[in-house]
Amino acid sequence: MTDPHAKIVILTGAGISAESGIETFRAEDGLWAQHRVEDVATPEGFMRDPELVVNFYNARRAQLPEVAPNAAHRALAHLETHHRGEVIVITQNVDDLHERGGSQSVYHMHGELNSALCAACENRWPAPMVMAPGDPCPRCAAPAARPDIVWFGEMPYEMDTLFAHLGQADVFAAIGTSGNVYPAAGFVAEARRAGAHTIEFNLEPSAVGNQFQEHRTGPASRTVSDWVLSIIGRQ
Ligand code: BV8
Repeated sequence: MTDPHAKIVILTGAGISAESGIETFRAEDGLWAQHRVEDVATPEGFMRDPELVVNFYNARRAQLPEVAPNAAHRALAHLETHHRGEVIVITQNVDDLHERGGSQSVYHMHGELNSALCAACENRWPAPMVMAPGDPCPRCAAPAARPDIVWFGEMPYEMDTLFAHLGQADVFAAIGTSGNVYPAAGFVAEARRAGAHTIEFNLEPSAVGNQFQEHRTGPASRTVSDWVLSIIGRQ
């Protein structure tokens, strides 16, 4: 039974977007099946072959207009609107489906496909559908535009703010993440230290599944919708 004023902190991964048609990373036919992580999701890979990396993200950005939020994204937006306590979504995903599903308070800790970053002056602007290596920064004009994505070995965004939210969580829910990537995979431990009740939504236990007190197994479009209904339905 969730307290009507409970602060709910949610971490999402690729699994919440799977039913919208966006490939996850670690499924057999997933994103990493076609590319080695080191080649497309590291600063070294970008330095080595900027064309390959920029086109890897161009292809994923081009897919966004073809996909839509699913019932899980919409359920989280519904929770944020109707739950009297604070609801925070921290996503590892770089797609825009949480926002298009109606969520307002979303932290993209690994960046966003729809954002571009200047490697020289750290300016950010809406990414064009197709980026090319050496695109000029609209502010400093340096030919230093890159996808605004946090690669392996780079610091995820807004970590202090995220840890502050985790420290205040009454409920922590991880949805559709394999628990392979840190620091996100360590959030459940942080939330438990704060005394939060922890729930994992997945098709199977994740690499940190044993750290969760509760598991709701099945496709997120069903399990998350049922969970939200169980909270809102009583308020
Ligand atoms: C950092 C952007 C430090 C790119 C991504 C050894 C131990 C601990 C850590 C490390 C280590 N060695 C290296 C590290 C650090 C490293 C790391 O964790 N490596 C791992 C691989 C060991 N981490 C980092 O480098 C991070 N930075 O540590 O910085 C630092 C300190 C000081 C100064 C500077 C730096 C940065 C990590 C961010 C990397 N970028 N994304 C892109 O998107 O292209 S990570 C990438 O994988 C994704 O963004 C995603 O975030 C992440 C994890 O993937 P998931 O979302 O979990 O997806 P996955 O496919 O794995 O799983 C899907 C799940 O959904 C499955 O469980 C499946 O069962 C489930 N599912 C599927 N369908 C459904 C479903 N569930 C419900 N319903 C369904 N329908």
